[in-house]
Amino acid sequence: MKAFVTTAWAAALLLLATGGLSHGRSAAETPCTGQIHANPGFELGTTGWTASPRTVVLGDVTRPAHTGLAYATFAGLDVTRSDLLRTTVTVPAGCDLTVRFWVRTTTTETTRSDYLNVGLAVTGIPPKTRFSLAYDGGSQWRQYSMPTGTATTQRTATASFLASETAGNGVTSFDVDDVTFTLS
Ligand SMILES: [Ca+2]
Repeated sequence: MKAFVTTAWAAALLLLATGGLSHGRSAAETPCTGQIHANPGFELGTTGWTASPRTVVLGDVTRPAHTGLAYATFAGLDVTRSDLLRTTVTVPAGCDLTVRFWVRTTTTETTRSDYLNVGLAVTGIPPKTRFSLAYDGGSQWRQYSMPTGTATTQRTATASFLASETAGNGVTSFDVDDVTFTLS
């Protein structure tokens, strides 16, 4: 028993010395670091995502992916329809999650008609559209960022991309790539 007590004290002293208790987590729990989605850039197709058919495509010379070969694409067909792409990750207790993604917009529209709503639903927070992108999003890849803030309990976070397209009055397509889920 004496040996156990000694070991426990040594561990406690080590935690104090290294600041291991400074964020209220023990050293045994998941650290709040790194990108946690298995397929952020769609190089594995729709693995890890729920996707409408033909959402994930391969780039070519005229319309390459942001990185790698594959990306997700929405609208651009000039028909009245909608597409949904979403995924859910687990956010450990005490961690902040930041979802970042890149969007490229190709358009012949001059007013807002087709759109891409990007939402984030986090346990304990009402689901919310964080971005509502349209024809004026820019023809070069642009990065967007959605933080969740921290909580004392484990949470789930669902990121969703909902595109809505209306026939007539021009065409807009939205390309999405490198949707990263980073803990901090
Ligand atoms: Ca990619």
